[in-house]
Amino acid sequence: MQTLSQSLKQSGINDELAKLITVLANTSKDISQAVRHGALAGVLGVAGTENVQGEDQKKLDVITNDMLKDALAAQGSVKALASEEEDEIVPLSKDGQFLVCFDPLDGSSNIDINSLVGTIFSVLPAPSGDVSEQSFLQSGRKQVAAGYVLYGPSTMLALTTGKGVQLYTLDPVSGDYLLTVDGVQISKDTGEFAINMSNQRFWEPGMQAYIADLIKGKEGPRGKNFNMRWIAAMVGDVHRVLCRGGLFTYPTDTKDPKKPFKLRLMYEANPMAFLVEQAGGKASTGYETILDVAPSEIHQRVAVILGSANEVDACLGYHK
Ligand code: AFP
Repeated sequence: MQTLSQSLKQSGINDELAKLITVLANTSKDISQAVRHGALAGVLGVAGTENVQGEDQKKLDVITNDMLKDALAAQGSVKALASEEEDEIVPLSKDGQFLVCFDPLDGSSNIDINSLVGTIFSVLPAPSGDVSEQSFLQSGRKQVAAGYVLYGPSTMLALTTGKGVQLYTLDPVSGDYLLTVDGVQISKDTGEFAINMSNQRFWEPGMQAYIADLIKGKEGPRGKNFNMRWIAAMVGDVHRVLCRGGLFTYPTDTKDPKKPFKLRLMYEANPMAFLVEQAGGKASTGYETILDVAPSEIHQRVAVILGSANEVDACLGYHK
């Protein structure tokens, strides 16, 4: 089985990008260790601080954020980073050719219950000259790489550099990421959807009607039964979609008028949309292809409907 470095070399991508991906992958191995130690390392529970989202930061959120910051600062090719856990962008290497956006520990509300969490990253080209938040406001189409690491029963890295999607599994013996799926293809149709049903009364009528028809099953207009999953960690739900198809959505809702959307564009929706499209799926806000959204600020949130292409189309049909 090919190692990550062999696979990157064979892919023909730019050397500097390969080195950056390798640093991200190596840091994820340290994060995997920290996550696995859990309560034993005194890393569970809240850190007593709040992030820019106004969310309590779990100790591991802060620890993993610092691990990634330190590794990228040392790497030398990253001009600046944007993180879910950082209010502002963090300038790093003045001549760096990349910008990196990341959610260091997605699904952090799952930490204390020993459920799935992950790291999501997105790599953009760095414009020349001084770096500012404006430098990051590029559409998802400009991404040169994106991926996630899922800290599950096995630690898995999903990666795209625009040449399809590869899945790597961390070999606990050698410590290498080994290529276990080369060229993920998401099934065009599915019988499985993922949504947080507790928000049903707050959705737009189109989403209410779409989900209601799924639940009607064989006797309803879809003429087949559907299964439901909800991991409360986007990395886990998207990984399932990559592996066996499905529709994942966090739609707009009126639960908190000040926060009509939940998922963050730059370091959740865009990297996942890049992976999903590269694997033959679709990713939409309900009204616009996610990768075409023109960002207005680094912590911007959007609605997300992604997964099996024909099922995303079916859902969008209710949003006309
Ligand atoms: P946390 O990182 O705060 O746990 O949020 C995870 C997340 O951003 C995304 O990964 C999940 O799909 C979604 O939120 C879960 O949201 P609900 O808790 O409202 O179900």
